[in-house]
Amino acid sequence: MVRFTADHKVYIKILYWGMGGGGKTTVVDTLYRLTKEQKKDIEPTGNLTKIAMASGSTLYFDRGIFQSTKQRKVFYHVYTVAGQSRFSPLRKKIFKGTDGVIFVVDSQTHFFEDNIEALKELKSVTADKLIKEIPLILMLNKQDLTEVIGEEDFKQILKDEKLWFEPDDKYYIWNPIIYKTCALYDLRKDVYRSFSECARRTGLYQIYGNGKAPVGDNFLKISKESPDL
Ligand SMILES: Nc1nc2c(ncn2[C@@H]2O[C@H](COP(=O)(O)OP(=O)(O)O)[C@@H](O)[C@H]2O)c(=O)[nH]1
Ligand SMILES: [Mg+2]
Repeated sequence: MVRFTADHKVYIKILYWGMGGGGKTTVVDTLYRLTKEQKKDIEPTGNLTKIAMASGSTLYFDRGIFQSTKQRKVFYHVYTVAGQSRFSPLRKKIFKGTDGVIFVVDSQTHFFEDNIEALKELKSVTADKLIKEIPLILMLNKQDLTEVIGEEDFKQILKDEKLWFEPDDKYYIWNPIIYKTCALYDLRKDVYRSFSECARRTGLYQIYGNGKAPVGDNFLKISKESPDL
């Protein structure tokens, strides 16, 4: 839920979701480093909060706050969830108030089923609000490795899960964009872009859809001159 405060600040919550080990924490680390070192549309404010087990995997969640460099009143609260199945109740709590979701897929083919399980859980937690009320962006992560699934494979999963709309559907324009990514800093690919697109869509849902996916002819006219958030 986008929050507007008395001093006119705007807080937007973006959540990275996906199976344990898929790369969520690495994505946020890279996003942080990237936007700290280079001039981008967002910059980190403060440090990342990370609560990890000795193994390095996320224990509760990671959190970072980024500020829009174009619209200084806009802040993004960025969270990742702990992916292991035993943390399911915790994930539900962290999901509360989320405005946009970036689903991180571990593209290695042997994790195919684990990714589907994570997507199904996300669907149930969001009570079918994905895309219609909460923008969804996909990262097919670890594309630097061999034996990885491709865009078409995952599109089929989205279709099976009713998270993909056909061209004659009013939600068609909000179909998730599927980015083939690498989260490792040195090899990074589309880490910033996928965040940006999720942030942009979240802004559009808020401004033109009153918190829902803007649909219909009016929106198509307006969207051409939509602001960058
Ligand atoms: N090759 C490769 N490894 C990655 C990539 N993203 C993350 N990893 C590695 O995958 C492991 C798990 O990543 P982590 O960010 O902790 O996953 P999380 O559980 O989703 O937060 C770590 O060893 C990362 O370095 C990627 O794009 N390519
Ligand atoms: Mg993690």
